[in-house]
Amino acid sequence: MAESGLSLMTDLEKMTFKRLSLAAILTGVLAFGILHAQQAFAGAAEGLEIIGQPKNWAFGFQPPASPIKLQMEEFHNHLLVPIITATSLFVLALLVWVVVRYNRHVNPTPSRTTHNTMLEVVWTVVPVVILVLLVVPSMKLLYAGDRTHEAEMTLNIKGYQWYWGYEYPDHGGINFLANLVSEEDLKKNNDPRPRLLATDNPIVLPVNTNIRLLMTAADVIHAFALPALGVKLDAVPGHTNETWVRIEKEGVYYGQCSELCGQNHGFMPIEVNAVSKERFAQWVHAQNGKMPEEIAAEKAAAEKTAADAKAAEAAKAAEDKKAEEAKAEKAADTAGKKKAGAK
Ligand SMILES: [Cu+2]
Repeated sequence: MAESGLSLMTDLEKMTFKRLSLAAILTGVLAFGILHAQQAFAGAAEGLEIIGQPKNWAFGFQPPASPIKLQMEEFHNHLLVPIITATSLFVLALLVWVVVRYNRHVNPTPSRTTHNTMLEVVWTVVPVVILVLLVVPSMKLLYAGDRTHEAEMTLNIKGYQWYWGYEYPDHGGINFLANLVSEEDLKKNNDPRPRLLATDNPIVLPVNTNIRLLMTAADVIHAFALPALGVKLDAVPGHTNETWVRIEKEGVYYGQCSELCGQNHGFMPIEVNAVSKERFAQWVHAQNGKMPEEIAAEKAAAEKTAADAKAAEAAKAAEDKKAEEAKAEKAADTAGKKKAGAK
């Protein structure tokens, strides 16, 4: 229909039509761009790129953004994948060999061999050697991700049915709860963030900082997992688990609760906004929190005031004592003079 309609147009009309269409498309693109720019993240996440998010038809890991995740990826790509590939190909080759060489037509009278000591030793020892080889790097990685000895700050994480609670003990105790933002609300507010991952209160963390993560739960076992940062640890009621993270790139990172914790297990996502240290300090102040240096300076100032007051008190006490002594001396003096006068 459209084609026959077009064929009825004159060349001039066609050109005008094309130009108009082009203009319409350009306006659309421009409007979309402006709208999109306006829809970009507000607040702490403004201008941040989404890095840690699953993508359609993606293959492999999310791009690593922490030293531990990088090591995990190297361990997987350079050690596990080659071993898995070699083992699979070897077994496949054996199967093909058996099917081709020992089928009923090629090998009508099969051998009656039941044991071969050498072969049995080999197929026991080789897998053991492979596992022993894997133990060393995997233990190294496990301990590297276990804890940091040079933590610059701490984030306390608490899992609830079905949301997360966060606390910044080194920053004046900033604390908040983070709930899922529903798909309807995202649509209603033209929020570009992904469904089932966006939260109402994202965690804000500084980049290039060793952050200690302490986690527990209020009700059942949850698990705090951020794929691009190489963090996945159970949050257990009545118990504190520790791990750490160092985010090397500014951006938004998403994660989810990774322990079946009940009806809304799939609806308690984790959203991290990793920002520069300066922006992090601004955010801390906006939350009525304080940076550790400020807390330390305040403490030092309070200690100095207390010490000054104590010194002033001591000086006054010494002065009072002196005055008292002078008074007593004077009294003794007068008494002495009186005595002398009486003589
Ligand atoms: Cu959970």
